Amino acid sequence: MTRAVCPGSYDPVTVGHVDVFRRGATLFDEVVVAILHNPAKQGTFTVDERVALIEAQVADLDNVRVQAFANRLIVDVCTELEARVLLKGLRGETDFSYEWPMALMNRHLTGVETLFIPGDPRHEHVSSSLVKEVARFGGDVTGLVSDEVRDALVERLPRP
Ligand code: COD
Repeated sequence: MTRAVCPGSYDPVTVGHVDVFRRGATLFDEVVVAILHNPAKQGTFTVDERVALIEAQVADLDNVRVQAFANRLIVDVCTELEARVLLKGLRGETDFSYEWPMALMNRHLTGVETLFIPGDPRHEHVSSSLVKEVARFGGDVTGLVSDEVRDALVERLPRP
């Protein structure tokens, strides 16, 4: 069985992320969406909330599952799951600069390989951080995230 891990903080999941999960599901026997902590980011949603928001969007895919991992290196998660591949979406040069050293570090640590899939250009401007910023100041994020995520953002984010 070929299993790929899609790691991220997914705070919250966007249409760009879901596109990568769905395309990954056509390429691998199983895709595990792994929610991990990014020390550079402060959480808006709890890990359990993130799991539920993602699960709702991949419920129709039998070979995609969602799991959260606390205080773990992604390479150790891959070893535990017996996954040899990390699958990541790339939105362009900025993502590339950020992802490249992580891919090399992860391969250095355990030999796990990172495969990059080009993000759909329609979602190139979509990131969790920008979506939160737009929502926080009252902008409409419909179409950038699911309606469920949009409603959760409106409820969760304090209006300045
Ligand atoms: N289109 C396509 N892909 C996208 C889009 C989009 N619109 N938006 C985001 N993506 C991709 C990102 O490029 C990324 O690959 C993935 O989706 C997840 O994005 P985020 O923003 O939710 O996740 P990040 O970047 O915060 O995740 C960082 C990790 C949590 C993966 C990283 O910090 C990590 O591995 N942490 C665990 C500890 C560890 O092992 N650290 C050492 C790493 S070398």
